[in-house]
Amino acid sequence: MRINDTTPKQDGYYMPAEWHEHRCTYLLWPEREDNWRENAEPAQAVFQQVIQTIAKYEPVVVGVNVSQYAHVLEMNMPNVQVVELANNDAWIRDCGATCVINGKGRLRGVDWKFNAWGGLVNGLYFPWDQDDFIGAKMCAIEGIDRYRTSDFVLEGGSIHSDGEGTILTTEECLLDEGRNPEMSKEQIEAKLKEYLGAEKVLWIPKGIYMDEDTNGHVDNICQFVAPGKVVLAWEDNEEDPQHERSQMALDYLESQTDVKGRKIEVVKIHVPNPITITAEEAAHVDQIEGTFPRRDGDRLPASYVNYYNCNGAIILPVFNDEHDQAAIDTLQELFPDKIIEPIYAREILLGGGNIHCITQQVPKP
Ligand code: KQY
Repeated sequence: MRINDTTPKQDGYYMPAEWHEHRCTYLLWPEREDNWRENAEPAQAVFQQVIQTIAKYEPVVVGVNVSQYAHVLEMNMPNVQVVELANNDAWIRDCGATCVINGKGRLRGVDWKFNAWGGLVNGLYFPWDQDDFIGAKMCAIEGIDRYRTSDFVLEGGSIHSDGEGTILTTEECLLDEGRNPEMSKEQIEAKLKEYLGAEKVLWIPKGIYMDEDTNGHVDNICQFVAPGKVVLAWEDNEEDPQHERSQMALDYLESQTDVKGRKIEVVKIHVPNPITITAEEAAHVDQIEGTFPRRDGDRLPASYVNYYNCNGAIILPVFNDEHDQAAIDTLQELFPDKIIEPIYAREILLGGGNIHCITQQVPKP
């Protein structure tokens, strides 16, 4: 059922933190040839690995276009439900529903308006109509009521919640002219509070360097690990443009408190050394007018902070880089009861995001 007249906050619902126990995880299956190289086959192999890894810990639902349905069904993956879900691309963090709970055993979905990261201003592809239905379809499959924000564009990768009333986001993304250009920062903040059941929004200035696809989503630079505590993508080298971005985020976060008055504790996770697209990789992505090109030599927005926090495990992108081990160790220290599951994720990165961007949790209400 669609709820038109009220908001989650008015009804006593809020977005729990990602570490809140999950009922399941949703993913979409990649196949877009103007985003994924070589008919998306290398990306599909990594998506399959992500799906099967998460499925060791919780049920997984994979949404697949009809053209790939038989292929994915035949994989016969344990604890994985394959459903036909028409989509334009595979970023369910962004086009899927954000689930909210009321602490009394009830679950609902927020179905944000989706415009492919900027619509006709600076969006990544056209059309995006199938992606925009994903939130509604997720709610239908889950059998939950849905709030639709017809007048407000948002992607799930642009927000994090601590589950206690504080939200993290970036100015770079939410104030970009491709989302809600007619709204002021105060109006956007009010929407976040209403639809996420929150009281305070922390605005990090910028996302990861070269995260141009998403205009600097927060889920690539910073993530809550506990109320009052975050991990931040960090770069020591002052000559690297990432350093200034990370330093701005650090200065901002250390000057802030959360809604409960806690100072924000920041744990740094160094980013991998710069990763660029090779000529071979760029050559095997279809270049189509109107979609964002993949060019030889472009730097990719690589970050360990784009991990997924599921029941019992952290699904962590790694890059065969000298900083991989430090990221694994830091997260293991932060989550001593969870298994760290590193997955070599260059293929997902080549598509413009990473493991957090391709997953969407449904919390246990
Ligand atoms: O990182 C994300 N949340 C999505 C990236 C979309 C990239 C499309 N090429």
